[in-house]
Parts: sequence; structure tokens; C-alpha cells
Amino acid sequence: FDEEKDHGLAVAEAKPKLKKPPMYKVMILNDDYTPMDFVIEVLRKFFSMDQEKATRVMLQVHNEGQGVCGLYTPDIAETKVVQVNEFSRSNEHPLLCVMEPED
Ligand code: TYC
Repeated sequence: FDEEKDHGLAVAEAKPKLKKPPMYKVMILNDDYTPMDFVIEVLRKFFSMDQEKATRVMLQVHNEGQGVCGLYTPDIAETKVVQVNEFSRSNEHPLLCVMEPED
């Protein structure tokens, strides 16, 4: 009976479970009041975009309502969200930055 129990799978299929951390999309949302130049400044300052990329992302958000600034680990994503929202509020703009789990 013992030989029928061993399917030879346990050792061969025991792969190490090194899970990649879950990633989050950090996004900005459109609004009617934040100046375009300020959004571009935010994208350059917090997401290391050059002028051209920042302009493209800003216009995409302006036209489509929201857009992805980058993909980050949970801790970094949370930090970006807090930094952007504090910076926007301290400059008296309603720009909103949020995070959501990667698909
Ligand atoms: N809609 C704003 C305007 O017309 C510009 C804007 C773009 C605001 C992107 C927020 O995330 C944003 N001034």
C-alpha cells in the first residue's frame, strides 16, 4: 500500500514561495481649478518626469479624468500620495492624488 501513496510530487514541486510585493498604481485626478503648470510641476517633482512626459500625463488626466503617475510598492505609493496631497494643499490647490492596487 505504501508505494501507492507516493506520487513523487512533494519534493519536485516544492518551489520556494518568494512572492513579489503587491504593487499600487499612484494616480492623480482631474479637477476644474488646479493650474496645468502646477500639475506639471508635481509630476516633475514627485514622479521624476521630464517636461515632455509631465505635459503628456497632465493633458491625459485633464482629458480623461485620471491618469497613472507610476507603479510602486505599498509604502512608497502611500508616501507619494501623502506628499503630493500635502504639497497641493499647502499651495491651496485641490489636486487629488490616490492609490489603487495594480490589476
Ligand atoms: N483641469 C485643470 C485645468 O483645466 C488641469 C488639471 C489637470 C487639473 C490634471 C488636475 O490632475 C489634474 N486647469
